[in-house]
Amino acid sequence: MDGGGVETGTTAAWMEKHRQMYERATRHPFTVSIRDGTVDMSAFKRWLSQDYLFVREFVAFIASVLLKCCKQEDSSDMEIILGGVASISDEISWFKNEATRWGADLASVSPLKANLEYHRFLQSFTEPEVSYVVAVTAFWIIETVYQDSFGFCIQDGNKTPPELLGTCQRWGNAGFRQYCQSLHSIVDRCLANAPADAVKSAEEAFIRVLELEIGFWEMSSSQS
Ligand code: HMH
Repeated sequence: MDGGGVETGTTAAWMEKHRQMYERATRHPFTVSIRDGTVDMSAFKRWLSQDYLFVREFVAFIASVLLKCCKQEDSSDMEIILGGVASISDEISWFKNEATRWGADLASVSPLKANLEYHRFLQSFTEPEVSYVVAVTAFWIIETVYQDSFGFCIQDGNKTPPELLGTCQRWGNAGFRQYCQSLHSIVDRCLANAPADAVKSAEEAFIRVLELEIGFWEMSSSQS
């Protein structure tokens, strides 16, 4: 162990290698339009209802990461992942409140294509053959894309409409950033001890998440 190696770990190399795709996921025109204050509110509402469905699907995904974690010899990551499980309940309530506020009817919403595609990806992790390192890598990058995207909307120079600040703070706040950093440390440590084929699968999952996140923003902005 080299003490975490967040700066020098495998993930830092991926971030370099896949920088463009990472930027497309975290500086997407949709979230940048929130920061600029030019966001189309019908797109925002579409994102909100679709993300509610995503989060419901995400529950089973996090549960599967937690299960894989508990089966490890060293399950000391458990508390961090359990924190993710605990906060999802609050998140679901938040979506319901927010939907009421914006007049979106969550009961009648069905998942659009890009969302369904993401669901299928998340569901693939419930297979016991998928290793913990691959699952926790996917978990980390899924959370990080939101942290970085919405964090940018509350950084200096933003013109984010006040009524959208709550959304941005939900994923952009310091606590969520800290949680993502904890996941990041877990991922780098797991990767450092993983066989080459698992590292390769984890990188593929990393790339796939970025593609799916880009697709999700595209879907939100243009109903594809
Ligand atoms: C599509 N990605 C998507 N939705 C979310 N809520 C997150 C990531 C973060 O939890």
